Amino acid sequence: MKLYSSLGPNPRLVRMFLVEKGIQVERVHFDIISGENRQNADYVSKNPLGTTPTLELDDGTCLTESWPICEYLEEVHPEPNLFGADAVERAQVRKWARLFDQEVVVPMTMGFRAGAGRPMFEPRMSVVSPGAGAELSAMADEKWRWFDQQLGSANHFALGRFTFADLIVFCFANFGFTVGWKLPEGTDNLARFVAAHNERASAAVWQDSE
Ligand SMILES: N[C@@H](CCC(=O)N[C@@H](CS)C(=O)NCC(=O)O)C(=O)O
Repeated sequence: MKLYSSLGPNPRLVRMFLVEKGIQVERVHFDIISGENRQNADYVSKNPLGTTPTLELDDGTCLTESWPICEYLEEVHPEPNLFGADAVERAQVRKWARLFDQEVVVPMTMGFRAGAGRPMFEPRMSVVSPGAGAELSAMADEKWRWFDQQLGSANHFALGRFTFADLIVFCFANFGFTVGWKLPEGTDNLARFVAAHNERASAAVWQDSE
């Protein structure tokens, strides 16, 4: 297997997942700041959106989208399970991941692209106005606070143990830190959660200088 990767929360989510599973893959790095990922015709034939990550299987099949890539890895390497041990557990993990993906990742990402990320993203895709971006960022912050309340004194969103739900929240908080974002006021539980999971061996992927 070969992982096409770069800076950013999505490839790093997959990389952390691989470490948690103990799976080693070849890695190809793209410089997404310069847009190398979108200029490489061979890569765009593997992932028509030109984004990272893409997981290329040994038979040449290319899987895209970070969450489905992680689900694939879980199916072929079931243990240690990060999505749950049975149907009920998987529904619980996916519930938190789905809520976070929709309620935080989408507005946070769109807000970033319209603000600090505008010079990089405007030439590549439709980006909302700066005003709309600020509103989206504020909506994401409101939901970060809601996640903080739901977390309470725990360090896990589901099953009382580390799962994909924790992984996705952790990666997007860390992504924010790399672009100068801070956890919003009133999210001390999330600050504790991030500090705790930063101790995981898999979190070392955030120390890379790439
Ligand atoms: N929904 C996709 C998002 C992929 C994505 O936006 N990747 C970013 C890196 S985190 C990227 O490729 N950015 C550079 C670009 O869009 O040119 C996923 O889950 O993998």
